[in-house]
Amino acid sequence: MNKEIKAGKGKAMKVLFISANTEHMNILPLPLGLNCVAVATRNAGHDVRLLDLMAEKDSNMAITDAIESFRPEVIGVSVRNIDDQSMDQPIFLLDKVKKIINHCRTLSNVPIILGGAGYSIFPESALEYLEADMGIQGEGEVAFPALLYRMQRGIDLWGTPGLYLRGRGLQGERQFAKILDELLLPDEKMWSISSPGSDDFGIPIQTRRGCPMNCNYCSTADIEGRTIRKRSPELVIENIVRHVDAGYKRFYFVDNVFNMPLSYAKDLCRKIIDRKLGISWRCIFYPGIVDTELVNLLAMADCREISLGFESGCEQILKIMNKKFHLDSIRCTSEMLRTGGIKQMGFLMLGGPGETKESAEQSLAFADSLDLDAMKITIGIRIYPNTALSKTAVTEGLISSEDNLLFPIFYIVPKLEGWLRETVKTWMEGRPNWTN
Ligand code: B12
Ligand code: SF4
Repeated sequence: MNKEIKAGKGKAMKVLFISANTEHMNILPLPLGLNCVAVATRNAGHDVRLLDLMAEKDSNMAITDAIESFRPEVIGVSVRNIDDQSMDQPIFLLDKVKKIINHCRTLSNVPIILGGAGYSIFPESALEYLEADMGIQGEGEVAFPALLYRMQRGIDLWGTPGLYLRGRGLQGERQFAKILDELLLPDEKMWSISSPGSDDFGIPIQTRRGCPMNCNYCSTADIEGRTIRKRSPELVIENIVRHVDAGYKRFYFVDNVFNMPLSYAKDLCRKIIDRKLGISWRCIFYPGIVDTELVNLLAMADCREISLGFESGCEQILKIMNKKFHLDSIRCTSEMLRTGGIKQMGFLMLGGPGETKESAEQSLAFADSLDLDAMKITIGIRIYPNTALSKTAVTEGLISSEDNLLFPIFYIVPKLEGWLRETVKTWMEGRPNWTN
């Protein structure tokens, strides 16, 4: 460690947390993960400040103010997005983060520590690119205070779980919190964007972490692991109630799959109904894991919209994607949700391994037949490290096994791109609720 650490043995440290995301794409996501890490760090006895750059007109000025007034001894930067996952005109978002880090460097020489969903997919390459000092892959509530503990006391950082040092790699095996209820809830007073009535954002609520489904293109395992870990429904409700008391009414369940396990999803809905919270919310579904009881509960709990990521309307492609549902289960899920009066946004990802003109046409016709409230169509699939898709791309010579994939590369079946663009454009013409 060659960075200046001012705290002496056991002394509380001043930690400035910066949420680097300023993207307005789709939604204004509040920095839930960073809030959780800040709360855990405060609970460990440190003095914390959270700066959400989404709420600032001038990022540099806000950072200057924060560093000059607070004089942090450590800076933690949350990196949510790497790119927009769009093959057409990909937007690489780390340059902005790099500028933020460079600006911090001009004002302070304290250690800069990275974390966040985007960072966790690229723990080594993003650290190199951003030239920060270190980073923590995955959840930060336990690992970040543990790191501060070692820094405070001058203990060697080797062995710190999930910690990467620039140029020196992983320092200790990553650990996942087994009991999520042991982690503190986010602090609603830490949000810096506060317009409770606004449609632009829903307060993010996380009820569980991890996804076992292992879709061939997905990066979630690197962020949250493959084992589902759940908070108790009582604590989830407490989290929501605190926000309701602060005036918030719209929520967004950020869990990868809200309807898994089914019994847990039902339990959550029942508790929302019982408490008469007067909230509305959205969530993300995995097709096929649904029954009439869940749909009735969702409707009674005022779930307004569900993202239904079926991604293809062709059985062979679903199999290649390692989806564990079939076309009839997608249709059945969609019909049940419509009967329950819940809006649905569908998702298609075209051009992946095995795609042909016929399978793509089949997918578009299938999506059309579902008559969804909205449809988002993506052409080409962003290749993430450690996925089956990345192995296919190596085998087919699209990327090399050495490629770190930080700069977005997309899988697209050779020669299909132009045709796909034209075909999707034609399909979209009479369908104003379809986007790409
Ligand atoms: C829910 C979600 C959405 C929702 C957001 C709803 C909302 N109100 O927030 C919607 C659907 C709107 C959305 C949109 C987009 N999303 Co999104 N989203 C997610 C998802 C599934 C969960 C994010 C979340 O809230 N997690 C819960 C919190 C608690 O976890 P966390 O932020 O990771 O924080 C933990 C750790 O990372 C760590 N940590 C966080 N910060 C810090 C800081 C430090 C210093 C440390 C030590 C640790 C640390 O500790 C935290 C607590 O344990 C993730 C995938 C995933 N599983 O993470 C993708 C994900 C973040 N999204 C992604 C993308 C690309 C997007 C879009 C750009 C897509 C698009 N083209 O529209 C937009 C961008 C929106 C924007 N304006 O920024 C990518 C980002 C990677 C990349 N390629 O850039 C992800 C990772 C999905 C993926 N492909 O793997 N998204
Ligand atoms: S269900 Fe969603 S989060 Fe889980 S592996 Fe598939 S794409 Fe990833």
